[in-house]
Amino acid sequence: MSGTKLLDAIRAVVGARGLLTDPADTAAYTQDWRRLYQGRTPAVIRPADTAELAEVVRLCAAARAPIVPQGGNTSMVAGATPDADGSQLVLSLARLNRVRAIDPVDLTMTIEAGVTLKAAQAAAAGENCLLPLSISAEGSAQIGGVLATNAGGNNTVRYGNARDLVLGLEVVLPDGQIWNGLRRLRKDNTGYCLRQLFVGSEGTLGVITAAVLKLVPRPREVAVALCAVASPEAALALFTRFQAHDPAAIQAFEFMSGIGVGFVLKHIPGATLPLRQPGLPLSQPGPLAQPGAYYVLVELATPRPNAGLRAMLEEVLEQALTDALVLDAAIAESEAQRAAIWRLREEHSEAQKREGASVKNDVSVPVSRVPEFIRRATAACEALMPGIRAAPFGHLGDGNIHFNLEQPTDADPAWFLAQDHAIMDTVNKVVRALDGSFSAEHGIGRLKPYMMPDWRGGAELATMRRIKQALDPLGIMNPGKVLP
Ligand code: 2HG
Ligand code: ZN
Repeated sequence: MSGTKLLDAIRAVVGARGLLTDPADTAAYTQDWRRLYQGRTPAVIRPADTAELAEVVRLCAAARAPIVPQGGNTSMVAGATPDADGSQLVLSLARLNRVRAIDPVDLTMTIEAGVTLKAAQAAAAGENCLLPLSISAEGSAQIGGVLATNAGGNNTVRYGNARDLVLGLEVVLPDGQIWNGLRRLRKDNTGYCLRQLFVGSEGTLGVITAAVLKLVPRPREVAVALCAVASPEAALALFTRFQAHDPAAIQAFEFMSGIGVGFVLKHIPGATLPLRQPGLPLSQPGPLAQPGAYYVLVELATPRPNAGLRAMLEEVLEQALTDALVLDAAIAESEAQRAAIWRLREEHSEAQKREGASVKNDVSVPVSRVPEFIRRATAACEALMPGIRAAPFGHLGDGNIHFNLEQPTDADPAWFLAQDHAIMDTVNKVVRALDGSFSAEHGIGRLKPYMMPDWRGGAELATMRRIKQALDPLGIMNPGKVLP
């Protein structure tokens, strides 16, 4: 089938509204969030439901036309961007945006792939439940992409990654068949666990169109603090103290560097640091502190009302202040203050983007080795490129650090980005020495397939290739992603 004939056939399925071909309309779908890759596409297909989507995939399979599934287009590794060759069709999930059901007794939510994570959280909250998955991109990221990439985020320390929240899936397979696995059972040992195959497959094995997710009761008490600490070692020691106190209460334990917080204060209008200069008591008015060395954001939460979380937070922090483990701390007194503290953390990516070119390393090491990792990786990168600015932050409680490096202030951004492999390889050497992973939560996408043979070669990569071949023998699902 010629390209025009295929598009005509697709238009007959999805209607004119479901097919964008004008470059002005498709442009936003052809570039990744980081603006590292500029692709081309003949069309963006926007089916209205699973049946339409399955028919589109069937037509594409018959024509051997490559498909790039795309949700909110927030990938950090260009996992949803078509390549520059101009033949890959973008398949947008945005119109599959219904919450099909929420069951507060089963504590489940059946939801379509195009619902944004934020809308999904709001729907769960409406039923007095919490969808315990939170990422910086949640306003745009969609459930399908979140699952296809096995997103992690801020609550992994307590509830696990996206994969741990999935009870069932509906998937359109690469030949256009629909697999309805929307079961909401807590126990179901009936052969291979197919849903976990699609979670984290980054659209290379099929298209997730709906899911059953686990919910938990909505927290009734939440306590948040921002703490200034002198070192990554102090941050880890503080985490250990909270864990020893009550591991079940830790909802998030996030790490930031002073340089990263400085970028947020510089580039994000309205962002403020709620800490006084070290030594000044919180109650005493005085100049706000300049960004110090490192910060920790700790959030405690429980569904139990009046559980005394605030008192517990104070108790641990007061002791830590006495022991000079924490230099200064601010506890949120209101929802607005809580949001302001979280903003310092959640705007890191945006602020780093505005500061200039940056190379990201979404890596993990055993939690106990995070401080050593930060020190060694910083030294190695500074030796590689004088003036490079390490701004590590992330999910300390999971050992997942975004070891991001900002260009030297006077460097040409394009020159800096051209060094990305040398920089990433330098960081990865340290990651490997500490038994870590070169991709913790962002996946492989288009950015990291070249790393796969070195890290996952042999039987592991060979098995992945056989799975890909079995499910997608024509190789039309998100080509060029994940597998080298
Ligand atoms: C986060 O934790 C995201 O905010 C993005 O995973 C990290 O920008 C990044 O590198
Ligand atoms: Zn993250």
